[in-house]
Amino acid sequence: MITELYEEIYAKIVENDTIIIHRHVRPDPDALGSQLGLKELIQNRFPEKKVFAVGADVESLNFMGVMDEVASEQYEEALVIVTDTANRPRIDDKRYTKGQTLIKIDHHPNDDVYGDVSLVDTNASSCSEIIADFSVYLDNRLPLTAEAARLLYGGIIGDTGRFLYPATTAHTMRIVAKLMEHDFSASEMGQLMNTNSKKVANLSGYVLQNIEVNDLGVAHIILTQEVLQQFDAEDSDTAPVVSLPGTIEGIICWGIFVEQTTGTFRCRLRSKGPVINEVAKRHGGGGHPLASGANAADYSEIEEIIAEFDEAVIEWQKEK
Ligand SMILES: [Mn+2]
Repeated sequence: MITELYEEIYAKIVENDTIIIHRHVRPDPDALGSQLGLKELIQNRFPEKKVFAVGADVESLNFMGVMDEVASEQYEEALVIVTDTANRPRIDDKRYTKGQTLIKIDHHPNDDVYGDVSLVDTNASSCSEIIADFSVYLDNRLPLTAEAARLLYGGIIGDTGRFLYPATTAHTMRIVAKLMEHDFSASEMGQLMNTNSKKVANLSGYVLQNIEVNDLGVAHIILTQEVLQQFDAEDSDTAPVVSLPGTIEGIICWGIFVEQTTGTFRCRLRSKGPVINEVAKRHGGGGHPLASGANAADYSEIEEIIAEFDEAVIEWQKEK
C-alpha cells in the first residue's frame, strides 16, 4: 500500500536531523520541483533540521531555486532522498551512497531498484505530483506552503507539457487544484517555463524547418556541433526544442540527435503512441514509454534507432 510507504518515509524524515535531497543530472523542472519542493516542505515543518538540495545548478532554471553546498562529513548521519531519478548512474552528486539511509521517490519505470525505501508510482504524471500527494496525505504533519506549491506546480507543468501529455490524469488536476489554492502565481510560472532565450528560439526555427519525416510519421533531425555553434547553443539548449516536432501534423514519433563534443550523439526520443523506451534501452538509455533518452555512437546507430522506430510504428498501427 502506498500509504504505508508514505508513513515509512515520513518516519525517516522525523527521525533524521540531516536530510540531503538529490535528483538526476541535467535536471528538468520536475527534477528541481520535486527536489526543492520536498526540501521546502520538510524545512517548513521542521525548521530545526538541516535540509539540503544538491547537484549542479542550471542557470535557465534558476527561477525554481538554487542548490546548497554540502560538506561530505554531513552525509555520515544523513538521510538521503533521491527524487525523479530512475537509474543510479543518473543521480547527480555521487555522494548519495554515503548517507545512513537511502530513499528513492520516482515515477519512471522501476528498472533499477535502489534504496532502503522505494516509492515508485509510474501512474503519476511527475515526481512533483508524488511529492504533492505525499504532503496532501500527511496533511498537518507536512503541510503545503505557497513556495512548495509553486515548485511542485512547476514540476507538474514541466513533465506534462502544461497538461498536454497523456500522463496527465484527473488525479493530476485534483492535485494541481490543491496547489493553486496557495498563494503563488500559476500563470507567472507558466510564462517563465514558456519563455526561451533568443538563441533557443532561433534553434527552434531550425528544427521546425529542417526536421525530416518519412511516410510512417517517423521524424528525425541531427543537431551537429556545427549547427549548435551556428546558434551559439549547447547541449542544454536543446531541451526546449524536444517537444516541437510533436506540433507538426503527421509526426508520430521522433528523435532529436544532438552531437556531443566527443562525437557521439545524445538521442532525445519522443512518441505520441508507439512505445519507444524499449528502443531507448537497446541503445544505452531508457525512460518513459513515450519519452526516453539514449546514446548513439555514430550515424549508423542513429539509422538503427530510426529503423526501430519504423518497426514500432508499424506494430502500433497493427494493434490500433
Ligand atoms: Mn519527472
